[in-house]
Amino acid sequence: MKLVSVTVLFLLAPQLISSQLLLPLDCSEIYNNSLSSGVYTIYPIGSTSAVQVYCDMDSEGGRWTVFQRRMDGSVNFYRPWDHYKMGFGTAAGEYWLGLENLFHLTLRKKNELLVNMEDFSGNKAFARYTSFTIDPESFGYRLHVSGFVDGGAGDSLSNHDGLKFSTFDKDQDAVNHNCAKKYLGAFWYNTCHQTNPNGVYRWGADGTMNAVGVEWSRWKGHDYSLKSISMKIRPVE
Ligand SMILES: [Ca+2]
Repeated sequence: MKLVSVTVLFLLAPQLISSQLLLPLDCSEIYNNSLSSGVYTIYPIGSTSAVQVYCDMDSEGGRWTVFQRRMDGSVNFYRPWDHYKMGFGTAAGEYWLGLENLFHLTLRKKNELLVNMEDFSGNKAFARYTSFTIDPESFGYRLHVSGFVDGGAGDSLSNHDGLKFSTFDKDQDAVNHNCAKKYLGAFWYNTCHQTNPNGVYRWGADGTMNAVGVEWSRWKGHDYSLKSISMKIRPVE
């Protein structure tokens, strides 16, 4: 009898492994010391929710799931609500993971946030937040971010804490005009922004149109569009 039950367990084991252990929720479940940064598949909303993401396995200890990345201006980020809800772009380049995926990731685990950025002179800086979560769509994907840690970039995000997400076709900001239309992006706009990571990619200093670029104002001001910026989350113990 004992032999039979052991055999049954042995036969079931591969199915148990494939349905649970091999479907990583996020990049932290993929991470081990032999893996490098790159594109991996995660399952934020269960076994039928496969999505490709860029995993940052290097910055500040690695294990980061990147949900926003700008690097070369190849993808148009001026997009409607449905695109920001479901995600767009390519994980090997510029992309937005999607608010629905992001909501589920922050629902399942407590996460911290890292924002890495670089200017066109090769200078780098980051900002880190010890707590990051967003509410469901029925609450406008409201942002909750706190615990700023300075990596040289300054704090341009705490001002956006408690705000709903806005796109040009869904104005949920805190002012009577439309921030997404005025600043050509999509974000947790307040009245309107101190950072505009989904703004217009415009290759450095440019004051032609005020504050429409890919900006982190506490580092480079409102008239400097960054070379790269990426926003990423990782579970905290
Ligand atoms: Ca408004």
